[in-house]
Amino acid sequence: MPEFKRYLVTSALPYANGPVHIGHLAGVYIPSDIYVRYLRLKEKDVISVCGSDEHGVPITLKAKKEGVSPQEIVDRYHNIIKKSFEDFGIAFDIYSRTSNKIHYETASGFFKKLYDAGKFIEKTTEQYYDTQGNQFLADRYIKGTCPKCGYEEAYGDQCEKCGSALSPTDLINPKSTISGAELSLKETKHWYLPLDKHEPFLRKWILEDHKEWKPNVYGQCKSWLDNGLQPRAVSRDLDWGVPVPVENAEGKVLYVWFDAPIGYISATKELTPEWEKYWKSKDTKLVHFIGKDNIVFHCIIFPAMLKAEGSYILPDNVPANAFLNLENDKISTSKNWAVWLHEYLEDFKDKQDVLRYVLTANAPETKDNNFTWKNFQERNNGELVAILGNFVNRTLVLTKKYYDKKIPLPDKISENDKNILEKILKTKKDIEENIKVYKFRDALRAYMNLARVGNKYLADEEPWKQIKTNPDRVKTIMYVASQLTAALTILGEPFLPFTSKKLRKMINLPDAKWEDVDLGITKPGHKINEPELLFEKIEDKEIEYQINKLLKTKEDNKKETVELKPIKEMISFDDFQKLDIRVATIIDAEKVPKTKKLLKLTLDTGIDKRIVVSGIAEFYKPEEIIGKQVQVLVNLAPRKLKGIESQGMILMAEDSEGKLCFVSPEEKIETGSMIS
Ligand code: B3M
Ligand code: ZN
Repeated sequence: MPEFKRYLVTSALPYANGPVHIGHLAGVYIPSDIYVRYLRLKEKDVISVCGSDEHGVPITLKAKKEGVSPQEIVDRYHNIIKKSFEDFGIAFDIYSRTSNKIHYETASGFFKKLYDAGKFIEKTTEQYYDTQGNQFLADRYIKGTCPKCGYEEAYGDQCEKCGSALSPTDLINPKSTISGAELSLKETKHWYLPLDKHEPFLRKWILEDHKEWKPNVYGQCKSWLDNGLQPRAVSRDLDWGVPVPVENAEGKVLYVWFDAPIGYISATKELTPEWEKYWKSKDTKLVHFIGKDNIVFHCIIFPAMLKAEGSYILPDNVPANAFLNLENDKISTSKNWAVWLHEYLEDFKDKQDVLRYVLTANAPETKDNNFTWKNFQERNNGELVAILGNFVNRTLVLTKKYYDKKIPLPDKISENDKNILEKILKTKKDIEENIKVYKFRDALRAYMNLARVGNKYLADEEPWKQIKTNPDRVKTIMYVASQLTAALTILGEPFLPFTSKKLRKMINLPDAKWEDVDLGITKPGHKINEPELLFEKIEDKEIEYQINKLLKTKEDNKKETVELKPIKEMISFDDFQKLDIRVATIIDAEKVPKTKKLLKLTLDTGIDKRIVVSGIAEFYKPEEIIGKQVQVLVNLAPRKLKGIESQGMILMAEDSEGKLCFVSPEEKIETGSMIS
């Protein structure tokens, strides 16, 4: 293992077509922030770069939909994202953007260098063109019939029904999903990166030299490599993006996945004139934090680009996370199924660390994981408040009360006290070892266990009782507790930076570093400051509010997707006049034996009493509906259902999911009234 002198940490550049949500945080930004804060605390030379990814079709589409320019879209979301990261304490050294001048220059320069060195293949192919929208279409904006299974809604790159990988020209009846227009094939020229040529290098570099990568990352790379790499187009026909910097390339821009990772380089350039030190020397450790859908771009395509360019280092690791679900459903920007960071920060002011804690404890490190508001509340109330907050608060408050805010000189240190103190070093080591291999959940667990140890220590020793009988013993207890508190202050900083900042102030350790954490951080006589509460309970009503917000989103989405049945064929007024519909009262109801759906109803129609069999048993219980007024078609020819003659039909409303409900008069009305 080479020794690294410095670290360059990148976090996936979020698309500036929407705000950041908890899935992004748990997958990418919290892990990278923990890693970076830890390295800083170890006084390593580290920089953390990120920025908005402002190109690509989703952005131009959103602009079109809203009738504004793409620049307006990216300005809006760049600002929202940037601010929410800042407020949340994600401590990038720079948060840049790919519509910056410096990025245009860097990305064009990169392309030009590869172009001049003959590293691309130029190819003219026929691609689908939307004559109505006047644009070539990216694969996933083309829909048509799958040639393999006949599914009519297959995408240009994949049929989601049978799973086949497709290319747009495989589709039968391809159509534009943007304009709905039929498509015509048109010739277009593009530049391709011959990934096949880089395959032998990539195989060795990943499969042999980076066996330590996370199994999900390594596995995905292996399967790409085993399937054989193909040349990949690095330009697109679009009017939004970095123009292809060669002659005769009007209307062509760099493919977003070509320019975006170069954004890491541009951001570093913008940050420091010493950027080359980070990007071009072998003793820099480059780590890309990403989500699992970005693996191929960071492990195969970008490294191939860097290798072809020749002067850059390659990533040492790419710790990709899986996805986070929300209340057991996939997070979706378009369905608004998300907890948006900027909204969280409004609803839970000054509770950044609670979300950081919960998302780290539930991080989707090895497989997809789930966020629920109930769990959020439980972890806050049961762990942050009841364990960490409780321990620290007791320690500081008692130190204030008994010793006028001065750490006491310990009396005799028992075997048990020694064991407790030694847990500090053990925890420190545990956290370090886990962070080094990107296991942030385990690192956080080790941290919380130290708080648990402290909490139990005080509960067992009960200094508040012993103070009367054995004040010397209490000095030792409070000394030990204050060492644990000081360790929790420093060791917690990567995970809970806001809490740590408050704690540093209270325990008066403004400058302590990671390496200062040992068995006696706060010396006897060390003066602490005024203690304050670190965490507060989250009440049921706050959680209900969040859950209701999500329920409303579900309702809204349902409304949008309701497919109304088409209007039936016209009838004459005379046809309508033939229907005799009346208000009837249900006077008896019972289930029809051996059926799931049928109820046998006895109705008073005003004219007579009669039996009607109705398929409503799944929606109404017999005892609930007796006395109810309903509408009944009384001149429908009788039919036999399960051996019972049904004399008429109750009118029901049926929603898109097949739920039935009576259409009852708004107020009680005389039984037998005609409806017309
Ligand atoms: N813009 C993020 C995403 O796929 C994508 C990352 C680019 S990193 C260079 O959501
Ligand atoms: Zn199919």
